[in-house]
Amino acid sequence: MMLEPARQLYRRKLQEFLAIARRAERPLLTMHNDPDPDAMGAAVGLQHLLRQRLRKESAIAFSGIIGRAENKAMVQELGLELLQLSSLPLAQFDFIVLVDAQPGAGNQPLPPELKPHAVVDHHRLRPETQSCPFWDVRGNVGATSTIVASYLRAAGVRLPPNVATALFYGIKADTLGLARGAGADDVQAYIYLQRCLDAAKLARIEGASVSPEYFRALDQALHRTSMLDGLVVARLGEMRYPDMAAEVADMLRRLEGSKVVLAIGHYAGEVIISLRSSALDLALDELLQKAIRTDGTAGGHGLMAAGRVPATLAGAADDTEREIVRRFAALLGVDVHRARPLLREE
Ligand SMILES: [Mn+2]
Repeated sequence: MMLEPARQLYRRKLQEFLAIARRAERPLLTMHNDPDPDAMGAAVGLQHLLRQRLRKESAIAFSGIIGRAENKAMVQELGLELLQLSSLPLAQFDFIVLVDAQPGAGNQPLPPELKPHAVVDHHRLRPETQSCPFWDVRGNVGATSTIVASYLRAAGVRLPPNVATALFYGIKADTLGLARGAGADDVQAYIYLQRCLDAAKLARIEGASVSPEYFRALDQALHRTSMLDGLVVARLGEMRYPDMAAEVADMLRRLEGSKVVLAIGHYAGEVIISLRSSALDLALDELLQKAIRTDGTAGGHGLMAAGRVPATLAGAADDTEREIVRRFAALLGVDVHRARPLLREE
């Protein structure tokens, strides 16, 4: 019987991954800084794969913080054991896997001289990745969790509800419920995982409660949002956690007439930029790289991108935010000085 090409590819990559991982004694799974549900889902899925197929226990470690209420709830509800990378002696691990990020990217947590042994990701393929012993980078897939779920499916391992829920929520969050950048593989994985997940836990994760400060921060963000010619800019100022920018950008995507959303704020000495678009003809990651130049780091893909620069780049953090907004707007040919505020002050 002929296998469909996508399945065959997953099967081949799975065998390749297992062949390399088989030699490992101490595997470490890591993901991009300030990990999101897709990164955590992919790491948990690979941890399960290593345990079930190779009887190997692995650690999962990250840098940064888990700030968003849903992401904290995911860790708690699913009992994820995540370690701080800085607390680990990296030299003791002989097999390092990087998921949902790639070596050379600004948001990856490993020291530059340390190349991971394996990379699984769905962002634009970076040249550094191609010299890793194993890599599976698929820009046409909506979530890294989709790739990992497809390995698990090809491996025929049983999925406990917590692992299935982590992978499912990873895909759901990254693709906005299959509505953004999702393809046939994402749909297949979604259906496959749906049968095994814990619906009550998923509901508690997605409905995680937030503090009054969250709404205050949101109020401030909306009062500092302006729009012109389809470009929506939200200036968040000091943020309570770094992925607040992504959260606000996701929310503003739905604003009528918006083509590109830029949410920008600062956290721990860095200005953090998050971009969203529904226009398929814009390569947001490339645009952001042009705006950031060599002053910081950027990554992502066509419909979503993120970057960071030192907060002191143009003086105070506020000046740096303004400078990045100015550069980005100039690339789109938008004169930000003519932008109108979203809300009127009373
Ligand atoms: Mn992802």
